[in-house]
Amino acid sequence: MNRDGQKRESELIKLISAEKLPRHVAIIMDGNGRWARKQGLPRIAGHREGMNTLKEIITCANELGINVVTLYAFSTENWKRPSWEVEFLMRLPEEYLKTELQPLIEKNIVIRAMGDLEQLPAVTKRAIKNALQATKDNTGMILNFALNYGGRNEILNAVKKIAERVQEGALKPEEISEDLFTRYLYTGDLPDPDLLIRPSGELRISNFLLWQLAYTELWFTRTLWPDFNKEHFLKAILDYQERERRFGGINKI
Ligand code: V0D
Repeated sequence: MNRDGQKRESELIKLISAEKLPRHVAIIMDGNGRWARKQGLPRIAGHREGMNTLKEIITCANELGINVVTLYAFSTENWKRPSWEVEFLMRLPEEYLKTELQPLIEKNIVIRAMGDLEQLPAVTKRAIKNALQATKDNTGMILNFALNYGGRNEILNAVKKIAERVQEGALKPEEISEDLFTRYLYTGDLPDPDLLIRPSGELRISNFLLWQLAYTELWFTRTLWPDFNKEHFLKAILDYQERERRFGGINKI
C-alpha cells in the first residue's frame, strides 16, 4: 500500500460511524479468472491472489467490529468449470487454513460453512471440519463460507425439511411463517445481510442468498476481486451508512 492509499484509508475510517456498522456483510468474490487473464497468468494465479484479498478484508471487517461476513467461495454452478480448476479450488480451504487458522483462532473468530457440504471432496471436508471444530467455542466475528452453495437449492432444501415436519404431524401448514421459513435456511440463526458487495462489474445476484437479500443494500464495483482492497471495503461501508442516514427507518422500500 502506498502513502496515498494509507491516507485515503485513514480518512475513510474517520468517516465511518462505529454505531451504525452493517452487522452482516455478504461478498461475492468474483473476477479472479479475469484478473489472471489480464496479467497473462493462469486462472489459478487469480484464485491465489483472491485469497490474499480475502485475508485483508477479513482483518479489516474484524477490526471494524462487523459481526458476520458471508463469502461466496464456490457455487453449485462452479462444478461446470474445467476439472483441473475445480480440483485446485477444492484444495484452497486446506491451503488457506494451513496459515490462517491459528491467527483466526487468536482473533476469536468463528468459522462456519454452508451449502451442500456432503458433496465436497474428502480433502475439502476434512479441512473445513477441522476449522469448524477448532473455532466452535469462539465468540467473535462469524466468518461464514458458502461452498457448493446455491440460493434456490437452499430454499428447496428448507421446503423439503418443512414438508417432512408437516408430514410427521409436527407442524401445521398455517404455522409456516416467514420467521419459521428463515430458520430452516442455512443462515437460520444469522441476521439477514445488511450489505452485499459484488466486485468485477457484474450486476447480478447469481443465486446467492436469494431469500436473505430481500432488503439488503447492494454495492457494486468494476474492480476485480484480486484488486479489491481495504479501501474499497471501507468505501462500501461508508456508502451503506450514507444510504442508511438518508433513508433509514422511513422509505425502507
Ligand atoms: C477462490 C477468492 C478461502 C475466491 C478466494 C473451495 C475463489 C480464494 C477458502 C476457504 C477460495 C473456504 C473454507 C474455509 C476456509 C477457507 C476458499 C474456495 C475458494 C472454494 F473453511 N479461499 N477460498 N474456498 N478462493
